[in-house]
Amino acid sequence: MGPGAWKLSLLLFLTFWTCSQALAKNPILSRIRRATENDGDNKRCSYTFLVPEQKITGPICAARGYTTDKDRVTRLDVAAVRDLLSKQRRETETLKLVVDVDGNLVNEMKLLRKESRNMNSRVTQLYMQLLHEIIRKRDNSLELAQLETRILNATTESLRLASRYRDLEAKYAALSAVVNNQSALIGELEERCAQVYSRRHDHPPLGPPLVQVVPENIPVNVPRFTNEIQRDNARFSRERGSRSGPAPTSGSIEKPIQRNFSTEGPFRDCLDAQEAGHSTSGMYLIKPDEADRPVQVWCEQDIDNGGWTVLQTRKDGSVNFFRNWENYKSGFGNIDGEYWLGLESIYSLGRQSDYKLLIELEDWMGKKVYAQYGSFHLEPASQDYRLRLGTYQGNAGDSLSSHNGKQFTTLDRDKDAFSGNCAHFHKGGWWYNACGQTNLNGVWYNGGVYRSKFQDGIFWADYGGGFYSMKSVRMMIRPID
Ligand SMILES: [Ca+2]
Repeated sequence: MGPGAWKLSLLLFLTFWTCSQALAKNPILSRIRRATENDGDNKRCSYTFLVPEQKITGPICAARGYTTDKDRVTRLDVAAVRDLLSKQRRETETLKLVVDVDGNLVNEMKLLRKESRNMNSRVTQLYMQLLHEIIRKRDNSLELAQLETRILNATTESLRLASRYRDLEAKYAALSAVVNNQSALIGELEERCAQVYSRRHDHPPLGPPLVQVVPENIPVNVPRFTNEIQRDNARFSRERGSRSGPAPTSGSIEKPIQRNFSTEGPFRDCLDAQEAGHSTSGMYLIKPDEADRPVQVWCEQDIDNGGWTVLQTRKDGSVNFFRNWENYKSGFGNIDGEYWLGLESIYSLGRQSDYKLLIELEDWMGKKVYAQYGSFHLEPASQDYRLRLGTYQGNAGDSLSSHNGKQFTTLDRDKDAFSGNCAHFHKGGWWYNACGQTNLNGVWYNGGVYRSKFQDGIFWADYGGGFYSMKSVRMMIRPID
């Protein structure tokens, strides 16, 4: 194939490729199109290639039926085509650049989509967190509501209590007023009593000076305070009448119990019984030498070699000791319980021999102490059974020596050194001074420490002071060895 044929083929190809693209712009093709206008609105290109045998320098496009020189392809046309080609190449390059840019955009789009997915995930996560937070806050709200309800209930309760407190305060005020009125009334009555008493007597009924309390001797761990006498004593009071007044009982020893009772005798005293072979503690019949009649006593044969004749016993409050002269003279109580032997019998005993006195004291902790006096006897009834004591020894303290030489005083026979009647204040007969450091015939208080206007318990000042009532006491005598 020669150069002319190459050129023609190239022209054909380019013309065909650009036919539909650049038909309107290209002036050459416009001319070619003119050759096809007869085809009407189909706008199809239809070309006829004439290949001359002579040498030609360029492609020849001849419309069907036209072969004029002016329609022949010239070098200018080739140049134009080349120009067009280069332009197409540039456009191609431009398109490639655009494509590259589009590729970048696609990548960016992919990145954006990925970010979008991440954002969606993050939003979902945040949404879940928010939901959780909402639920938690709702729970908190429930708890808060419950708390508020509880606070409301507590407030209501406190208001109710405050209301009750106010009511109680009002009642307390009313009761206080009543108590104050009663106190005033009592004070008025006391004043009237004092006036009446002062008209009848030269001296006002002032109480005796209180015995000095000895705190260091009060037994520790005192079970409880009390101002009540034991129940048994209350029963006794019901049976025998008020304990505050002298009981009109007979002076004889009451109802001997046939237990530990010796039918032998009578003996001179308990040492005599012991020496007769009776080494058991119990009830015995004795008759002092000058006594008119025998009496029952409790003989203590188990302590300190035995032979002790018990004159007095307190241990349970079962016997009332707030009695008159005749009772104290002849004796009262139960031999195996609480009793008072009787001033006359004690006097008779003391006349027949030289005796020593042992006083045994037991506190409410179960501790026992004693006070012993080297000699003991009473003067006769004409001397009101004046007390005569020897030297003290023991561990209870000497509270009785201040009563030595004193006459016996009862509610109805005042022989003490005090302006009033000590038996009235101390509630029992005793060898009172004014009034003294001890009274073992006072009220049996349960528990030890007691509250009372006067010291009317069974007290021994040197052991426990004036307001400690001993649990049990015994007074007993034995011939001096
Ligand atoms: Ca007096």
